[in-house]
Amino acid sequence: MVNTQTGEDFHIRLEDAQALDRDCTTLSRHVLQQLQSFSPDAQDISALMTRIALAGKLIARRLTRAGLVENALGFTGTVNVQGESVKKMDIYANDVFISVFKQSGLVCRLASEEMEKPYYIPENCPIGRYTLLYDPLDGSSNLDTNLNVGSIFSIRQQEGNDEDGSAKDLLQSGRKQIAAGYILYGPSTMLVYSIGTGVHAFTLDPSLGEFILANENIKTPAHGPIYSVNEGNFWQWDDSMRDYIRYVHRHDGYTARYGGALVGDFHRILYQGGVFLYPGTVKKAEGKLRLLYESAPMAYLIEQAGGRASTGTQEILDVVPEELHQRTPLIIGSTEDVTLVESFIKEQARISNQK
Ligand code: P6P
Repeated sequence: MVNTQTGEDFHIRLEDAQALDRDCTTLSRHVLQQLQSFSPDAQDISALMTRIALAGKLIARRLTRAGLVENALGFTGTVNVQGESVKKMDIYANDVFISVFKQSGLVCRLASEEMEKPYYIPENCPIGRYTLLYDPLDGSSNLDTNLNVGSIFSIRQQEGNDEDGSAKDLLQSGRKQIAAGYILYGPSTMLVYSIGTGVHAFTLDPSLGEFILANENIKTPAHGPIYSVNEGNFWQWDDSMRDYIRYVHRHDGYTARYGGALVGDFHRILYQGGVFLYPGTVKKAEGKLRLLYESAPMAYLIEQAGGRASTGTQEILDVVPEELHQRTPLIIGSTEDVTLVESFIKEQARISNQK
């Protein structure tokens, strides 16, 4: 475009051009860039992520108005397979993912924290070869006080034909995941994902209705000041966990942050470093968090970001579940901090072996 007065070519300012390019880096474009391919597989992964983004937008829209919409908040009066009271928003979020994927032709099953058995795509719908495992609304106890909640997802390829509907092929280690991430419903809605080529964060621009690239190739510091744990369980833990907490209480440079929702607590550590712990207790040695759609997707992300995720004695991504809703203890975050927690567990085991 030539300026008629000066005869010079007109270009928008560099920073405007950069901002325009960033605004055009949508999630689907970014996934294809990451895969450096337009193959059918790449298109499938991009389409899967686009559907997840749509689910996130629908849930975010409902959440922003939940306090105003009749009957959106509160309990359903039912208890889920986890033995937890179910909130109306849990069911809404669960159904959003089903609705978004039912006609997509991308998945054959959806396995959710809220459903005892996987949901099989009906015969009259196009069937895909992926399985979505998800926690539709993680931390929903935060809803009544307008605090952050999230959706966690993990994508696996179906193996075999699952003719008996037992979904046994899902009972494999987290290394079988081909994509994982979460949507954080906070002051802004963010979608964080990885398909094995680093961890990338997108912020929802409501005016565009698009998730726009915010941070690419996020790396978790090797050590961070944050420890994130529910210290209300202190007297239910093994001595090793208590010894770790006593250690951080007695040493400078640590600060406690705990929001009661895994997605928000993890997101903070992903960026700032530190460690999130949900160890086993005397009552629940396996802990509270579910492996297939909470710990394993987060472990996939943290390893992609240069961190670690452990049960305390085993890498989370190496755990092979025996049932769909299996729980595991979770210690996740900066490599040095996860290793420090494990050192207390090893010391406790050494002392016990000497007795
Ligand atoms: P507690 C939410 O219910 C959740 O599953 C995670 O999001 C969260 O980290 C944890 O449980 C909180 O559990 O026992 O500290 O309330």
